[in-house]
Amino acid sequence: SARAHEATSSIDFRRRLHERQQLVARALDEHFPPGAGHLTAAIREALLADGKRLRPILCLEACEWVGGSVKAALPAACALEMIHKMTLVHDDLPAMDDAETRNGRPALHKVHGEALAILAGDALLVHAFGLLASTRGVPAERVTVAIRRLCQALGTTGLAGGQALDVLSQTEGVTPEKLDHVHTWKTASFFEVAIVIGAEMGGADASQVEALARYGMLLGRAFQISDDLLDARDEKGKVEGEVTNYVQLHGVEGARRKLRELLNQAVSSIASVKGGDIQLLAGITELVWERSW
Ligand code: GRG
Repeated sequence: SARAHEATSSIDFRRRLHERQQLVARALDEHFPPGAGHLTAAIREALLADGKRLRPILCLEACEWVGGSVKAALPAACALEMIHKMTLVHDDLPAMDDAETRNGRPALHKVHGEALAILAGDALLVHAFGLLASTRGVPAERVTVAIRRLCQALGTTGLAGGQALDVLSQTEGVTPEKLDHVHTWKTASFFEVAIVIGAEMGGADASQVEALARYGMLLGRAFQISDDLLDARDEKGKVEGEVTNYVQLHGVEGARRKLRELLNQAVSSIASVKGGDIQLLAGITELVWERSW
């Protein structure tokens, strides 16, 4: 991973990530114009405020890695970010995490009320699928595959199922197996599908889709562990009341060890498959590693 480490510290890598973040932010801005009413204003706050834009970036990178153009994957990338933000808005609601803040700002329901926050999430989800279905310049079968894969990643064996397991674990308790299950469904399935959709839009063959899916799944599991490490650090290791934190079950050292292992496996899974330069995808694994410190 010396090469990957080099990748994250290079100016080119940082600049490219920043450019991609800007590209996605500008595209998102156009989908929900200012001055279009209260609901749209709430959506704009959720969508445009900030965020790393990791899922759309992964989508764009996968598309280019298999030889496609950024343009082919941009609608899909925006759709993924809309859905991601929807999950955060709903996750913060009193019935779920009951969060006061998100990324240092008041949670959306704190500003606009619960009804608007629920509806903003609903509208984001629906707009996302409309946008994905309107993709131009990609064979219709590929767009259909992308939509079907996305539905699988979000439903009962994906984000919704993972969130349900997470919520239920708060009262029923958690085992290491159950926690891995939560991480896989709640977080990793979304990373996986972001990459798979990008690959589909770029015209990937089956072996490329399979390798990238594996990379995405491993990266997503690693990302959730890095998120748990950050939470544990912010709570000074206690993670009060949060039974579904990896650090609580495995300790800081155990979490770091697993994180490193997953990231190495992620890079290995694409290393021997034909595609573009793996520097970028390897660099992204190092960003996940660095954020946990
Ligand atoms: C989509 C049908 C459907 C249901 C959604 C609410 C819900 C069900 C799921 C919530 C799942 C959830 C909150 C997962 C957390 C994932 C996670 C690590 C989020 C943080 O992601 P970052 O750091 O966020 O990429 P930024 O702020 O950078 O965009």
